[in-house]
Amino acid sequence: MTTQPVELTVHSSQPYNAEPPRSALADHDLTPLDAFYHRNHAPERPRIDPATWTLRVDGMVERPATFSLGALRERFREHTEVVTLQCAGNRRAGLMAVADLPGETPWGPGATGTARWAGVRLADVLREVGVEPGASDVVLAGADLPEESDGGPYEVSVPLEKALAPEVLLAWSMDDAPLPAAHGAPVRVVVPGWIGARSVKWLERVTVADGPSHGHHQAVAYRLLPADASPAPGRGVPLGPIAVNADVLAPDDDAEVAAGPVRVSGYALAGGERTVVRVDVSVDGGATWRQADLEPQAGRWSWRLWHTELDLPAGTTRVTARAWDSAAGVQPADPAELWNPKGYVNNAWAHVTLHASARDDG
Ligand SMILES: Nc1nc2c(c(=O)[nH]1)N[C@H]1C(S)=C(S)[C@@H](COP(=O)(O)O)O[C@H]1N2
Ligand SMILES: [Mo]
Repeated sequence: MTTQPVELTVHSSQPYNAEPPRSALADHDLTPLDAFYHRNHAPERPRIDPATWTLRVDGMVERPATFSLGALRERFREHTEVVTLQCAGNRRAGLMAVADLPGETPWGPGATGTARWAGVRLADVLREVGVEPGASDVVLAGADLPEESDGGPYEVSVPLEKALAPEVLLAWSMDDAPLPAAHGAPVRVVVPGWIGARSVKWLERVTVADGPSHGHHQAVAYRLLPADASPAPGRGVPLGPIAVNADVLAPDDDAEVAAGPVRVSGYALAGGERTVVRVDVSVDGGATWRQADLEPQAGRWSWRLWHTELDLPAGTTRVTARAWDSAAGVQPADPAELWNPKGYVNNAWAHVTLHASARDDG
């Protein structure tokens, strides 16, 4: 079998923001590396020499410390997790169809992907330095300098409770190979179940604090605002755990298929601690549903692939999918209900339109 190189849709080159077509994500537990989306905020990717790179761990800790890559490897045990990353802006194009979002990247379905990440537990590093009483958040800073950050680095935070969870990694490996520079080498954070923005690439500093980061990407961006509000520091709710979401990945939107049995497949992802329990598929706009078959999950923190076979009549059919999570959360029908001024968390029902031609049986 030959594999075609994947052509990414490049939304911008500086910062580099690019996503694969949905078909490149279909039916892979682990997203092929060349189909993994790129989401950046700084115009330049930082250049880091792994030989001289260090991680500073400070703030409300008993023994502030600096670790080289070698020291991290020696001092702590390596752990591996299969984790799906998903940008909070994934599927924003669906919100832009409701009302424009000037200046925001019009992400389609591809700002998500799954990889096997290996590295050390952030919890192990925090235990080594000793968290002081009264600490509530862990600030994570990269080496890149987004313009919005006022000369500072890309910086966000996660609550201490999540930072201490065993699934949160400081990862140096992606799919059993060294972490690529584009995905944050030498070391990035991976925060399973949380929006991609918290998984800081090119990590340089971990600061234990008694409140969240004041960085732009924590205090202003990646917050959910009511439709009539405008972004300002501290306004709205900081996005953390991902909301249940799903998409159809194959066939592609607007694909031509032969009438008759057609295999339709996609993914579903439950955020936070939740799991995907059911995926429904409809060919009548949600009036009636059937249940798709769920594949086993590649890992506790990865998406769940699903598939079903539809018997398509000749003509155009709009296929709709929606997922349910273990808290009985279900995707809302309409992106108009979700529209928000920064265009985050479009988890409305997924659709593709298929054009079936009558079979030529000769
Ligand atoms: N240092 C740094 N980390 C970052 C970002 C960034 O711009 N700088 N972008 C974040 C966002 S919004 C997402 S969705 C993911 C994207 O990771 P990827 O480019 O490896 O797919 O990285 C996150 N970590
Ligand atoms: Mo993101």
